[in-house]
Amino acid sequence: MIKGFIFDLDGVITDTAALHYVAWKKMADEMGWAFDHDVNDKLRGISRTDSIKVILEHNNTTLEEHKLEELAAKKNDIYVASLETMTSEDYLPGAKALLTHLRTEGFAVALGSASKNAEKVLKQLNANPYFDVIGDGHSVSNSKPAPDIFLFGAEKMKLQPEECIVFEDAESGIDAAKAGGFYSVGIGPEERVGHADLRFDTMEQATLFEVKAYFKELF
Ligand code: G16
Ligand code: MG
Repeated sequence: MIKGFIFDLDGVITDTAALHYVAWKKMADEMGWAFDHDVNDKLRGISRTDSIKVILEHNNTTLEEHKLEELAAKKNDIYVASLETMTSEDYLPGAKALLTHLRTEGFAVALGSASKNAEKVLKQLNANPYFDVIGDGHSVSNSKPAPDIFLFGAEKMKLQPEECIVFEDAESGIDAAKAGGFYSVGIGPEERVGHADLRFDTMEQATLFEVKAYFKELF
């Protein structure tokens, strides 16, 4: 029986991918590296340092560890500054309605984000009241596609993985949900999250009514 939901943050609750893009692009331009929206899409759900490694690989280059950390910090400064512009108006369409509905129906709700800035994003959105448990980039050491962040959320909610549905926009996030034995809902195109149990193009389509209709024997 489904008793809880675990939400990814970036790309599910709010569209920070656009802000991450601007910050990475600025850093890449300064370094003379190629960076575009396709590469940015590959960074969904993966950690900051792993993201730099993907950008380096795309440019067929390498960097010493200390330089890598320096660049990650620089990108983060740009990204964090840009979060100041985020307000409670910046939920992805449908996200706030779904979170409200889950509260009304009494489901347990956890955040399962790879971001170390999740607290800041939740604060800007005024979203803390929707979550019983916050799992973020500080909660576990193995990042997605490892299932650890979702297992952390389930454990804190005192639920088994098979009692939870994970919402994710990243390929690595759906991989993580499956690896942990969770049911999954993918938000985005077939080629990115088509391996989820259920997929919607946007959060606006992902109503509790639709989710219950699909997983009906689990409710
Ligand atoms: C998010 C983003 C990723 C980002 C990661 C780490 O994960 O999707 O692009 O690299 O967080 O973010 P930060 O640099 O803020 O620690 P999620 O899991 O919320 O989609
Ligand atoms: Mg995401």
